Amino acid sequence: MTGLPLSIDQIESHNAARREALQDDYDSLGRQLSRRGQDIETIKSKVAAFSVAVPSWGAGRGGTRFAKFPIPGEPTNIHEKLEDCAVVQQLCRITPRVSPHFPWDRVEDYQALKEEAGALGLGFDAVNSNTFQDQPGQAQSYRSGSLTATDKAVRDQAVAHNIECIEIGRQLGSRALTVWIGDGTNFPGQQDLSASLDRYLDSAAQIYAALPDSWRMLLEHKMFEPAFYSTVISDWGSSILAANELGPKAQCLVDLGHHAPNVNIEQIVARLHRFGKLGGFHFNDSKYGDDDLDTGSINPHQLFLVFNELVEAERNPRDGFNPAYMIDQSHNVTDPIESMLSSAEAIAAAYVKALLVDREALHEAQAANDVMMAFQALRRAYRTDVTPILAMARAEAGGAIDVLDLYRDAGWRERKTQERKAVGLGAGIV
Ligand code: PSV
Ligand code: MN
Ligand code: MN
Repeated sequence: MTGLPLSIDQIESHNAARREALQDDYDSLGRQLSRRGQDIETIKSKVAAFSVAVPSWGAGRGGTRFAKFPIPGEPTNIHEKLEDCAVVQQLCRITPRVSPHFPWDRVEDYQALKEEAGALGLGFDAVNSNTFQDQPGQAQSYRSGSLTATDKAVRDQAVAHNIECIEIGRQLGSRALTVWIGDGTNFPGQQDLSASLDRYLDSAAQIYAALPDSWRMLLEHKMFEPAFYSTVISDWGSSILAANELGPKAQCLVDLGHHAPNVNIEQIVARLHRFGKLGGFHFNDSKYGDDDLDTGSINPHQLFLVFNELVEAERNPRDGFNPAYMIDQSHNVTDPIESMLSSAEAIAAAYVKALLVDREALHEAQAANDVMMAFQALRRAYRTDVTPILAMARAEAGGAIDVLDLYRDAGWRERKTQERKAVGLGAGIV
């Protein structure tokens, strides 16, 4: 393909200089795994089939409510964001799809946008609607809620926006709509907690009715922010109850940053799967709240435990288990491309480690109530350094053995600094 952003020759010569060392590490890991009764080639083929979508909004620098500090050469529109996502995909080979957000990514011609992405080696994943901000020229304000607003005209506008997102997604080749609303209250007594959920269910049902047959509606819960007293879809309980009421095409999306501190997210994953409602993920990491930090940077063990449940789910699929994996991060202090590369690798590593769990040993220990051996089955897998499998799978798919090294050598951001319009200081956060 000629439309790819980085030079294929450069990737090849980068890999050539590292191939022998990688082969050595890969063979050594292969011998180690074979002593444990595991075949490295089988594991590698699973990595080759694995993918996670990147968020269009993650390609730009994020910020906090205090400030955003742009970097030279950052993308300012969906076309430039796609280019940057294509760099990520070209290097790591496991991020072939972009999850767009509307109206942030609005263009005139979506067919043309789909072709543009295709030429860059990308497709589109779930479309995300946005009724948590007001847009210039919008008839109704979301200041008092969107899908749950007391004013019907506001609800109608929010429903219409979601239906428009489905239509855009159809043109882009997406098959899912992710709905997160910030609706809720900041004061006790501000709203009737039951009636606002009724209004949510009524609005969501109208959106659901507009879903094409092959589509899913992913309901994303979040405990708080921007509503600090009560949020309408605050937790997985509200989410699964709503999804059940809506119907089989409605499923729950778990954003790792959207729970109370210390909540057992892997157990939530297992519960949602048990009832056929595990629809997808927004991967990120957090220490305090919805921090949107890079996946695996704070609690990689939790990520591994989530993937451990996902591998169990893969082995015991229910109702066409097919979760949509997406990254949702805010890159406030790093080059967003580097963060997405590093996060995609952390996600794939957690998946591989979960694949390495000796399931027979684990299940036997569980049946015998042998606590320590059950834990050790997980521990053995978790402490394995799986980087040679990831690098080999990447290199065989045409990606780079060391993604960050090559990205820096390629001088992409420096080049874009010359070509792209500078982002003004103090620009609003994403
Ligand atoms: C809300 O915190 C959220 O996680 C939702 O997924 C939004 O679409 C995204 O962040 C955008 O910032
Ligand atoms: Mn999210
Ligand atoms: Mn969030």
